[in-house]
Amino acid sequence: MMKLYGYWRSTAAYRVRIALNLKGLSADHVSVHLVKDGGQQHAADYVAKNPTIWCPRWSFRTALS
Ligand SMILES: N[C@@H](CCC(=O)N[C@@H](CS)C(=O)NCC(=O)O)C(=O)O
Repeated sequence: MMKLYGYWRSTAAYRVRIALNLKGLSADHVSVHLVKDGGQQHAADYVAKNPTIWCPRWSFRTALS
């Protein structure tokens, strides 16, 4: 299953959600809170998946999700 790691206030994540809607695609949405706990984008498990530390992250390979 495709996963979109995003934050509700992220305009970058908004753009991906708009593109998904336009294409008629769906994804599991995983919240990465950019403020809570000093920013969950800095958490080790997220950095391992996305070393850029940016949000959103798009995943379609379950082995890496
Ligand atoms: N070039 C990136 C930029 C994404 C971006 O700016 N993400 C922001 C949220 S909208 C972010 O992750 N900020 C985390 C931070 O500043 O630590 C993209 O378009 O995906």
